[in-house]
Amino acid sequence: MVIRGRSLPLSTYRRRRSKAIRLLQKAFGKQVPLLLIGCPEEDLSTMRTPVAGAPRQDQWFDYFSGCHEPGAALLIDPKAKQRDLLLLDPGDPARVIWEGPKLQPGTAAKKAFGVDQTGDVHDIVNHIHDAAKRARGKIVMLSRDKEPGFQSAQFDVWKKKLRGIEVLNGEPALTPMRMIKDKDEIALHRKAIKITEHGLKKTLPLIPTFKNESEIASCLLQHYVSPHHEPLAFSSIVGCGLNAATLHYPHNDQPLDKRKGILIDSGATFGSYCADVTRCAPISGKFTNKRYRELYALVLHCNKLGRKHARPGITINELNEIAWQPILDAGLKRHHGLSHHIGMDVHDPSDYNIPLAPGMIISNEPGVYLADESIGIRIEDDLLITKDGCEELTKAIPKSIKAIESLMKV
Ligand SMILES: [Mn+2]
Repeated sequence: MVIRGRSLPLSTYRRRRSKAIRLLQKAFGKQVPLLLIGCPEEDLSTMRTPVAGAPRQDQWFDYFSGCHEPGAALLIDPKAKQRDLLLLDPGDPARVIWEGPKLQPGTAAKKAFGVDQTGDVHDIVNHIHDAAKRARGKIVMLSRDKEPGFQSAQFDVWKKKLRGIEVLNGEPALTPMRMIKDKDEIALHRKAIKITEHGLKKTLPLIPTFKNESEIASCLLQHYVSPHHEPLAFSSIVGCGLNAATLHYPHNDQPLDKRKGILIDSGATFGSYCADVTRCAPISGKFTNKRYRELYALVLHCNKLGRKHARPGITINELNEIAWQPILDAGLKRHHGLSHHIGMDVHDPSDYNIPLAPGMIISNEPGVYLADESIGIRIEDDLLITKDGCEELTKAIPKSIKAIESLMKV
């Protein structure tokens, strides 16, 4: 049986579960069980936003279990004799010939994920009621205000379903632990970035020979997914000219105009961790258009300011004030934030009131978007906050005008 997921040592997942219980006890004044639901076989959220490669597990569930089996759940109950219960979907034996064997609850699964016990996910309601009984009728689930995801949808579903049980939201209490990455997590980030770097370095030189945005998107896909068959961090944004001025341009299907510029926002994943990188270039490979060149230099200047000031103690809001200033001084508009946290989720759970600290990984992505001039330029790097500043994890991916021109010279 192939075990999918579990990119970190089992002791890491166990330590995270223990820490979560301590943080929840602090937040709610007593020990409460934590319930996490994994993505089912057919996840509506990925069907709405198709992401090529293997299906992605829900990140909170993945964070605490490392388990990539579909239709699983995790119940961490500090008052139970055996605290960590992983519930798996054993599947229908008659479907094995169609879908292949599924990991069954039992000793092998228990060992694979380092939990105290396993069970059948069909018994989940009984397990939840037992756990709630031990905690005066309360359980904790996770729901995000900003960018709600799969756990947030499940929060609403189970809140309705579990009559007589009070479902508390533990997300604010657990978010700070997701914001600091340990050395193993940072190593996985570096690998995701390395794959992204390779893909961009292979793709950018081919752009002058391509005819359509789709060729760029599929070239990236090939290089991001094929080495490890891991999913993309998110659907790539590949927009030429006017399309580059649409922040979340989803189509990637228009002809390339040699006189215009391309914006590529994309990222590979490795071991469930995401890269998030944006690069822009003239389709021709040469910055001959004066206006495009000037705007590119302006955005690059802001990007460098962001990098210079990203350090422990500063908040993301303060960083915004500094790094967007040259764009505002040039009479242009700010359309989005400079930074978000990056982790298992490309927009990782975060609290912007918490100042930056060593171990955090954030994006640094100023941009200008001028639809009436058919220009969109964003330059996005991933920064690791260190003891006395930051390390630009994406520094090997060309971004100076000179470096882009020399990479694209054919
Ligand atoms: Mn980003």
